[in-house]
Amino acid sequence: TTLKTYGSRVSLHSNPTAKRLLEIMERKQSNLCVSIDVTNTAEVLEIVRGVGSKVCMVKTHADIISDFSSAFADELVRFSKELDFIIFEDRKFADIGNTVVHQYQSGPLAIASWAHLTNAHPIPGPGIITGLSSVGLPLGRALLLLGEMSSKGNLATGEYTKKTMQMAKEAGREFVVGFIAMSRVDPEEEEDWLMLTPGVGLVQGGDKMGQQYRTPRDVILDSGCDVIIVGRGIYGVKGGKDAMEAEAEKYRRAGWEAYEERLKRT
Ligand code: UP6
Repeated sequence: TTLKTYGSRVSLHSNPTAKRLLEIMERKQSNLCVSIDVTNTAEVLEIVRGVGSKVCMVKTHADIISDFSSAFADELVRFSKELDFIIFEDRKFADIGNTVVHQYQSGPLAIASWAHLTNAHPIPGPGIITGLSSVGLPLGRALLLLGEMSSKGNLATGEYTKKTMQMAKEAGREFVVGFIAMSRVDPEEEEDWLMLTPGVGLVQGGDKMGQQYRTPRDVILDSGCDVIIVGRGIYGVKGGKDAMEAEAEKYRRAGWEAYEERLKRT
């Protein structure tokens, strides 16, 4: 998988969101997902306007947005069409099947109605996939499982990560299309899983709350992942929309060059 082009992997997926993501990546020459972790809709949309053309995906935490509304969700969906990106709500579901059905479908956020992609912790067992799939699959949505995390001291390692892969395999690739992971967990794996990786900066480092950063090159070239997820590295730059766009372009280029280098490796 790591030696194939994004474009050639489209046909290896049946899920419409996974297919669209790979098509967008090829079309925009971008394996960059921007994580927009700000707390009001005006600011979210300002960042989308600034960096939307550079990314294959916009990641949200809808539950931190004070004035979230369905009108905002509509606006985001409009931008996703106009600027050609996937919307990933980083909900990290972690409850039993019956509860996540409601959390995904209902409440003030109604995530399934606007987010193409979301994610879940495997901790409750495969019922969480059954529940989310009952809502998302008919809508063409897709799910990632969190197989690893970027933060210091996290428990998603070793056997837990392997069992997460196993759970995804058993669920099948109609709805579960990949993982949040720090490296392509099993490079020999025949199934084409999408690997999305947070904890990315242009220089290695971290924050004061356990986040750990690796570079686009570490993630794409050395660890064989598919998408780099960048939050503060992009929206945290000073200078407004233009500065963010310039920063996003740096990440887009770094991610894409690492990918091109990976393709050359045999
Ligand atoms: N995220 C991580 N690590 C994980 C899973 N998710 O950082 O293992 C998410 C965070 C945040 C983003 O919730 O939205 O990725 C990283 O943001 P940053 O680039 O500003 O650190």
